[in-house]
Amino acid sequence: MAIQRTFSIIKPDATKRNLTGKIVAKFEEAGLRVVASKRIQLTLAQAQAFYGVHKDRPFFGELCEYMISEPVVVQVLEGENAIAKNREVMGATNPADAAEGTIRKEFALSVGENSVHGSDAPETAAEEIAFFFSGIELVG
Ligand code: RTP
Ligand code: MG
Repeated sequence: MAIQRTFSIIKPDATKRNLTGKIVAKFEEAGLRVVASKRIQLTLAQAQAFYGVHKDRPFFGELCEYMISEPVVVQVLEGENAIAKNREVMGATNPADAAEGTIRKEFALSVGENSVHGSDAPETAAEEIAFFFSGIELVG
């Protein structure tokens, strides 16, 4: 498997509780390198655009309001098999189902306030990286 890049968000429940460093440590321990990083406050329009794939789901409104409730940290993670590796480190969407040692098991509050986002495929990773970062911000 070649070196891959994936897109990550440290979500509002985690930034609010000052867990950014602990979450980044989990990525780094798993062999993922942070090649871009910034702390931003999403606008409602940006949150709705980012989660557009979920626009018809019942939780869409709540999800977007949550994503703008506090700053987030958006990052690009690089490493061998980075997309799958990141999702493994994150754990299942619902922390009740997440494996021991995963970020969501340790830190998530609920299925909605689940501390992290990670891209789910190479196409979405490329789209999500381009949504938040320009080429000169990616430093491998
Ligand atoms: P993500 O996209 O954030 O990495 O998470 P995921 O793939 O594990 O989950 P996904 O199905 O893509 O859902 C996106 C985010 O929506 C919120 N959610 N709330 N209340 C609910 O039932 C519910 N289901 C999903 C979560 O914040 C989830 O991460
Ligand atoms: Mg998803």
